[in-house]
Amino acid sequence: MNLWHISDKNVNFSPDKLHSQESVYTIGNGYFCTRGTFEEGYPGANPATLLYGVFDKVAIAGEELANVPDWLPVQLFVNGERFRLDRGRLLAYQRTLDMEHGLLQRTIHWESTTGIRLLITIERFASLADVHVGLIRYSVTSEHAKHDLSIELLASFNTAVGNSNLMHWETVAQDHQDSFTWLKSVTRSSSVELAQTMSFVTNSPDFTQEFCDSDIAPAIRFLGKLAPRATVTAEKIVVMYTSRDNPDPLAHALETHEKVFAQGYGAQLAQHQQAWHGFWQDADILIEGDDTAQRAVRYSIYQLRINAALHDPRYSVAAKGMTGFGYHGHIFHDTEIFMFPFFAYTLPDVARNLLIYRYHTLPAARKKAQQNGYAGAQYPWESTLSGVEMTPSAIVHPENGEIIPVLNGSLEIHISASIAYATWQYWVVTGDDAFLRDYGAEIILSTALFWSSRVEKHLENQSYEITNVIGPDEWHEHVNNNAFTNGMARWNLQKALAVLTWVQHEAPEKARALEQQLDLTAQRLDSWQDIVKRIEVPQDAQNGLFEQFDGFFKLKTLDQEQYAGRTTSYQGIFGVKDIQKYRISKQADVLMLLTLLDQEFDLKTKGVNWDYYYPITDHEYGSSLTPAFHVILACELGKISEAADLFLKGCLVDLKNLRGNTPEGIHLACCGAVWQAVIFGFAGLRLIDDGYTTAEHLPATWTRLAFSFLHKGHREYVDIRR
Ligand code: IFM
Repeated sequence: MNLWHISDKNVNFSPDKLHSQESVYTIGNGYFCTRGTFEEGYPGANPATLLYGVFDKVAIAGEELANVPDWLPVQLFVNGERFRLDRGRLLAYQRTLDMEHGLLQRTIHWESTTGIRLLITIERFASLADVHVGLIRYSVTSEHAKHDLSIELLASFNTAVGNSNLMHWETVAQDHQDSFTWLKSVTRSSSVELAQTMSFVTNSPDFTQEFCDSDIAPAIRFLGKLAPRATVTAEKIVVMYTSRDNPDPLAHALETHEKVFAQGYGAQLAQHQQAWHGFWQDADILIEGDDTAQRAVRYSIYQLRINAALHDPRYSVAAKGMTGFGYHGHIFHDTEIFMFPFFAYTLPDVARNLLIYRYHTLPAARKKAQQNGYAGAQYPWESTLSGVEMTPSAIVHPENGEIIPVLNGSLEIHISASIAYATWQYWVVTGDDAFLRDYGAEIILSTALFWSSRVEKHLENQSYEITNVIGPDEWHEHVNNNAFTNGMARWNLQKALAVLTWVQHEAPEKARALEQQLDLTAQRLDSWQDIVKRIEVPQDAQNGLFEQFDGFFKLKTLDQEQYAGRTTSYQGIFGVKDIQKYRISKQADVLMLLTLLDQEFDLKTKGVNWDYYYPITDHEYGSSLTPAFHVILACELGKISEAADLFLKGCLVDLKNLRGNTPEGIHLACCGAVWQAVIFGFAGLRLIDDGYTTAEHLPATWTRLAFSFLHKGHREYVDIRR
């Protein structure tokens, strides 16, 4: 089995399987992603191509990535009969995602209802060399020994696609010129213009070409005869530009298309493969002794890569990237806490852009703080282009259908510290002083300012509290002194003081400007020191056990044994209100604090908290982003078999649709957590002043773990063998 391949040989077309595999077989290049639907179509399919940062308005959720007219369709008719997988007879089938080369391929042996046998091979890719280009090569071989077959191949755009039930695009114009047909569309509310151009050629001179103009499905058609045992191959090339790229996207698309067309499919394929080769040379992780892990880790890296633009700081990586409609393309702490390390250590320019995006949305974060009566910058829980809060006020519970109010936009405030945390990490990993001076310092100081105004001072015991929040464990709302939130707020303030000292030393003028802009008076800085010293982070002074929030220890014990074999989360079982009565966590909360602020806690403290919280966390059906993340702490504590078990849960979240929601898109935070589990967990990588250390914690079957990473511009190589 090729360890670069994800493949299936069985076609299971239950809607759930169909849609989860559409997510799994997504191709992309950071500018766009296209779900793994079939060129020939299938009833109930969810075709989607989402473009980085191309949004349109939607009720309740504010705005969402707008599914563009589908560029995939290629319909095949043999003797007038249409090929589709739900028709005729499937004799053999193989679909493969070749992650090494960024290719999606299918080989299909098909028999039509009239008994004609065909071998159909289809390859598609989203060019990594020119991110505006998508390509399909489509071959049909006749297995009919006696007669010529009459073949029709129809390549089109399909505008009749939406985000579930909502159509975002309106056709503005459509025409063809020279070898190209083109379609111009505009989003209904945000007025983004999109130009898509298409060429379609065959290698059979006897086939005749015809352009079919249409506002709904403009197409290029080939008609011809296929001799017994002969093959016809057709190549579809599509170019996409929007008004976010260029003021005249159509002219630009046509110009690009001419160049690409002149070079041809083969040349495009070669450049694309070279680009993937370059990426994998730096980003691959080699695992020997565990094929499932090897493939899943590559899959996670593949997903992280295809969902992040190399050169566009106007948007970030959404919770589901561009792989599905889940969470509407909104950005959460998933990016900064879970995915970010992969980018910082592997593609630092992307990491920088992710932070520049947060820098550009500082004005909206300041406004949010101000509207809530606070100083500084309060980042939104869900963010899109402008950085305005995009969390919907209510949703339908995905598991039990309850309509539930969503309070996270106002209460899940720890995200501001998460963004500061990623900013600091970026600096530690890359040593990019100019970034810290010009952008990062302002993010860290502005979020610190928010915390200093958000805490409440208690005069009687001279302490500070943060009340009425939701911590990372989102099953408990309106809690006071969530250990994670308070611990990270303290960290944010500490680092702000350190960063200011650094800027004062390195760039005094910039420091003066920041002091003035943010009103960083001596008195204010003293108050920050005071908060750092006195903020409540509930912890037993004797044994080091944190209390997740005030009163958590007094909640009811949940007898988990009673729910063995469940197929839904505890929140799904108890409902949003009642789950709050129980001492159970949706996801890493205290344990996330101990992992992120690794160096602040000793092993004993980590062990005590692990023993308490690990058994009361819903690793099966809570959030997908933490099982793999828990691996880091498990490894540090020498709990390798638990680590291996958690790791597998993370690895298979989407490949096996473990939580039933892969149809809505790939869990990108989980992909990031899988990467972190390997690097910080099993390899134990930690940066130290001017170098790094590793601590080997390989799972039982692993015989080798090798990877490289960038630290302050130097490439370092780690090769652990057993
Ligand atoms: O950000 C996460 C959160 O931590 C858990 N619920 C899903 C969100 C989006 O992935």
